[in-house]
Amino acid sequence: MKILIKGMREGLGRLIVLIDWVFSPKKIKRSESEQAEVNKQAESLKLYQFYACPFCIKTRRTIKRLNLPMETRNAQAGQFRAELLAGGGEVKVPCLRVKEGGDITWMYESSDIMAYLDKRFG
Ligand SMILES: N[C@@H](CCC(=O)N[C@@H](CS)C(=O)NCC(=O)O)C(=O)O
Repeated sequence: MKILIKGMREGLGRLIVLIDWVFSPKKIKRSESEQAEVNKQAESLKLYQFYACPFCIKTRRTIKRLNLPMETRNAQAGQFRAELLAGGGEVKVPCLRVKEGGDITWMYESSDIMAYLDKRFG
């Protein structure tokens, strides 16, 4: 039963990925110098996520729309899952790792992440 529910969730997630791909958001346009600055700032941001999680897809849409070349890290297993747990305190995605100077912040909740990115880069 558990496997069936997991499979259905994964299938639904993949369907949402497909819909997201078909209706991809339009990227905002910036001047070359502005985009270069954004690209530089985006280097300090990493999104810990699952490929087919609806909350992650929603967050990735904001990242796409804001034209942020951000590294996404699959936290389903392995090193990135361990990093998320050790750094953020729980395996819940999406989670944005923000590095500012020597400080690292782990931001959970898709709506908070999207609001933060919109405020900073929108
Ligand atoms: N309210 C959260 C919900 C996030 C959430 O429920 N994420 C699920 C994946 S879709 C999760 O991380 N589950 C933990 C797990 O599957 O190990 C948000 O909007 O970010």
